[in-house]
Amino acid sequence: MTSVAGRSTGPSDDPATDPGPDHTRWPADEAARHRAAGHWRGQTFGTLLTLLADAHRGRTAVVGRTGGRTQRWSFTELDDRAHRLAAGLHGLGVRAGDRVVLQLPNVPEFLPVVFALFRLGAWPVFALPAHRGSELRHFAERTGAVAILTVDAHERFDHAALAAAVAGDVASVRNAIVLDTGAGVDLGGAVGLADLYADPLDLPDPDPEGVAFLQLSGGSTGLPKLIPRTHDDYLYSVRESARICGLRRDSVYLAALPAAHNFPLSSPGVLGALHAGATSVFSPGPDADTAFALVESERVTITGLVPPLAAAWAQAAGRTARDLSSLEVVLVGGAKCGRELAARIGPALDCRLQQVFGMAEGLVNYTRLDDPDELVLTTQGRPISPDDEVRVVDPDDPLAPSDAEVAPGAEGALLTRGPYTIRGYYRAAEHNATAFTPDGFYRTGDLVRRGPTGHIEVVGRVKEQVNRGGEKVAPEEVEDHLMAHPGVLDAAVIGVEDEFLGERTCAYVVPVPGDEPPTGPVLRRFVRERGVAAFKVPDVVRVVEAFPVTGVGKTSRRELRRALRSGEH
Ligand code: OOB
Repeated sequence: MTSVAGRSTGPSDDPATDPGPDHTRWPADEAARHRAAGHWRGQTFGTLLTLLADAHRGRTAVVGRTGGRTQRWSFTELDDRAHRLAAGLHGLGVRAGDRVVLQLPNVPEFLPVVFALFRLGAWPVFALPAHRGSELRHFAERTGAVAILTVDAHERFDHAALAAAVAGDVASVRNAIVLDTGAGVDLGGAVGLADLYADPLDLPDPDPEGVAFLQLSGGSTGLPKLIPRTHDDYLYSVRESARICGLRRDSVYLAALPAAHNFPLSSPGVLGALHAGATSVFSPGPDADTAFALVESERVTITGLVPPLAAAWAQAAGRTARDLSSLEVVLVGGAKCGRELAARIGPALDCRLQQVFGMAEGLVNYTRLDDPDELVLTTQGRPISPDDEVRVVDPDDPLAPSDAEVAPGAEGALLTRGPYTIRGYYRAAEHNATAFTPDGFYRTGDLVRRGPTGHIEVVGRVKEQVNRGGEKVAPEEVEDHLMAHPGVLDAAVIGVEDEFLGERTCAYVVPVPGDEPPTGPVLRRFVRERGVAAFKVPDVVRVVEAFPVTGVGKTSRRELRRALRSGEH
C-alpha cells in the first residue's frame, strides 16, 4: 500500500481498479504514539484467530443454525474453515485489497467468511440483512466490489436474486457467492459458498495498519457512508471491550442483533467473545421468543440490545417459562436508553445493565460493571481508552462551527479523536471536509453532557433537537417521561413543522400489548404532572402499533417524519 501525504491509495496496482486516494490515515506521529502505548500491536485478525485456535482448540467458538441444522464449531474448526474458505476465495480471484459486499444474517458461517476475507486482506463491506437494492448497489459501486456474498433467502426475501441483479448492474462485481441454507430459491449462476472450501494456502499476512473492512455509518441523511477500520485500531477496541464487559472463557455471548453491525460485532460482540476464548451464539432473530430459547439452551451469559428490543424483552420476561438465570450482563445501546427503561431492565431480566454509546466511526463508551447504579441508569458510559480525546463544543452554528468548548457539565456537540476513531470516511472527500475538524476530530453529531467522572450523557442528536418557538426540546427527554407511564411500551418524539412555532412536537407511542392503550390527553397530562416545563409536553400524541426501525432495530425517526409528511399516520 502506498502512502501519499497521509492518504492511502487502494492496494490494487491495476490502474483500472485503483481507487486513488480513498481515505485519510492517522498522522505518523499519532500512529507512533498508539503503537508506543501498546494500543496498536501490529497484529491482524487472521493471526489472532490462529493464536486463539492454538490456545482454545476444542472449546466451542460458534453456535448457530443454518437452515434447520444447529452447528457447533470449535476454535480449531473455525480456524480451519477460515483457512479453507480463504483458499477458495483466492481461487475465485479475490485478492488483498479487493472489496466484497457481505450480506449475511446471523448464521454461524458469518465468522469463517469474515476471517477468510481478513486472512486474504480482502475487505468485507458489512451490509445488514435489511438492506435492499439501492443500498447494495451503492456499496458495490462506491467500493468497486469484486463480489457479493450473501445467503439464499432470509425472512422470505430472495437475497440470491438480489445479489444476481446487483452483480448484473455493477460492472466490477464478478461473482455472486451464496450460502445455500436449503431455502429452495433459484441460485442462478451464483457460486455456492460450500463449494469454496479448498486446501489451505499459505497467504501473506496483510498490513495490520491497513484497512481490514468497511463498516457503515448509522447515517442520519442519505445512504450510509463507508467507514474504513484497520486491524490494529479495531483489535484494540475489541480487546478492551472484552475486558470492560467482563468476558471470560466460560462466557456465552448471544448475537441477537444482526452480527454485521458494529455493536454485536465488537461491543464486545462476537469478536470480543472470540478474543476471550468464549462462545458466540448466533440468534436467527432478535425477538424475545427466539432469543429466550437460546438463552436457556446455551446458558447465555451476556448479550447486547437496542433500547426498543430491551423494552420488549423486559416486558416478555415477566411471562416467559424459559430459564433466563444464566444471564449476567445485558448491554443496551445504539440509541438513548432513558432512565425509565434503564431502571426496568436489570430487575426484569435479573442481570446487570451495562449502557454502551458507540459508533461505527470509532469511539465507544461503556458504563463499567462496578460503576454506582446512578451512573449506570443515567449515563451512557465513558470512553474505552484513556487516549480517547473528547471535546464538548458549542453546537449553535453547524455551518460555521466555532468549536468553542462549553463549560464543564454543559450540553454541547461531541467531537472525538483517538486510537480507534477514523480520520475520514472512505471515498468521501467532500463530506470529510465538514464531518471532521481540521485537526482530525470526528463531529459525531451527538448532543451530550459530560460529568465530573468523564461519563457521558447523550441528550440527543444535534439535528433532531426540536426548536419549538425558540425553546429547545430533546426528543429523548420527552420519550423518557412517556416511557414512565405503565401503559407505554415505547415512545418516539419528532418535530413537525408549525406555522407559528416553527416546529412543534409529535409523540408516537406504542402501548403495552394487551392493555387498553392510554389516550393522548391522558399521556399529555401524565407528562405535565411529572413536573416538566410546559413546552416539553408533546403537542400531539399518536398511538401506533409499532415503529419503523433501522437495519439494526433502532427506532427510525427519519422514517416517522417521512410517514408523517406523506400522511401515513
Ligand atoms: C452504534 O453505532 P452506529 O454507527 O450504528 O450509530 C452511532 C450513533 C451515535 O452517533 C449516536 O447517535 C447513536 O448511534 N447512539 C446512541 C447510543 N449508542 C449509539 N445514542 C444514545 N445513546 C446510546 N447509548 O449504534 C453502536 C456502535 C457500537 C456500540 C453500540 C452502538
